[in-house]
Amino acid sequence: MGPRERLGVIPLVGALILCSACNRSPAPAAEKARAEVTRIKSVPSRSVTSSKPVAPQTKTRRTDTSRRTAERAPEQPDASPPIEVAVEKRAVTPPSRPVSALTNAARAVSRLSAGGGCNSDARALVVLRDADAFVRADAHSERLATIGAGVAVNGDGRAQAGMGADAGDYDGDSRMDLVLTTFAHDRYTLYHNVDNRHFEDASTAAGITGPTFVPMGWGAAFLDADLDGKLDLFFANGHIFPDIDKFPALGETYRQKNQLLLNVGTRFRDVSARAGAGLQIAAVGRGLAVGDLDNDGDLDLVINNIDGPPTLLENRQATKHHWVAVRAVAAAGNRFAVGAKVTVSGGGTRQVREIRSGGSFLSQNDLRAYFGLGDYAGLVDVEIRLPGGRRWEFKQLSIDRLHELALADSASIPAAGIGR
Ligand SMILES: [Ca+2]
Ligand SMILES: [Ca+2]
Ligand SMILES: [Ca+2]
Ligand SMILES: [Ca+2]
Repeated sequence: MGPRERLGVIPLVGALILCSACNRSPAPAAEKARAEVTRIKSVPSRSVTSSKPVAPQTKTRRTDTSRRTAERAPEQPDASPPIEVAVEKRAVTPPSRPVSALTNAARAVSRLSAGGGCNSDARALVVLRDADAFVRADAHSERLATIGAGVAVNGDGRAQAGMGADAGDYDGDSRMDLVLTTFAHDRYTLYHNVDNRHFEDASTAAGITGPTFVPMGWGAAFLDADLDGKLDLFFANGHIFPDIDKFPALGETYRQKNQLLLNVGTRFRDVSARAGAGLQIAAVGRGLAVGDLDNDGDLDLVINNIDGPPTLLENRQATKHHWVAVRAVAAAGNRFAVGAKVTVSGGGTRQVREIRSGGSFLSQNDLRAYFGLGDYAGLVDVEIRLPGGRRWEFKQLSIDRLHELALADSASIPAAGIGR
């Protein structure tokens, strides 16, 4: 019996399996996983090619049970076939007094820099473009999120706690959307990027309100877990109060399971219960790092837990989907191309990733950009654009491998005018 059958993995999803230190994992499984990782680590030299260019926000806990019921009711567990629901397009009315997003972002970045990075005043920072930032702040700092962009509060007009944030283009329009994890009994929020200046709360339309209402979320990540070309969502969960277990009527627990929500079009589906034994572990999650730890083309995860060892989840892909990965390398200066926007085109589709330093709480994601290609088995074109506008093009690259792409000054294509 193979691992897929043993773990009851659904074919659609790469199983997320606990493979290292965890007090709830059978030791043989952990040893086997470590052995696999070790074995696969010897492989990358054959599959890598080098190409030349052608603490949460404290807020008043809601005790209105009728409100809880009302918010939870529309999003019961969904076992039905994929439902195509268009993302709600609400008009965003600019404030009468324009708020400078860049000014607020610059101040946020300045505060982070002065404090040595993420600290108690700012829990998460996601770089969107050259100078833009999405910062979730706790109650001890002034509001840093931008009201004019529509991300200061959720679609109900309520400020939320925010411990985790990530940016990714979940709907394939090349504009970076945002996701935010929040306190218990408050849904996580998905902000759909309308026009690169304004965002709308698409949480309910996209199906994440129900699955995320009860948990308390920290780590947040957009990743293509099943390599189908659509970004999925992963959340690392865990409560902040150890004594919460003494109050079962609240329905909240200190140790909580993490969650995987698959992108099935314009909507996400919580597949956590069917995505392998690794998703059945209850712990007190905080940090979340995403990366291809065994260099086999799919993204694995590491969760940093409080009151327990970290959890390492190996993605065991059962989809046979194709993929391509890019490591951008500059000769000097910004050697890891942090801030670069990487675009992969092939088979009539176009996908965008950004290379960022930092990520979820005290965590650093893989600096390589990974793209799932689904059933497409042809060649792909890659464009890398650095902050400031310089860009590089690499044509007709092969798939199912990692490409190390050198960003030589002599081969760069100058920016055309201001902007990107
Ligand atoms: Ca988008
Ligand atoms: Ca996917
Ligand atoms: Ca992997
Ligand atoms: Ca794998």
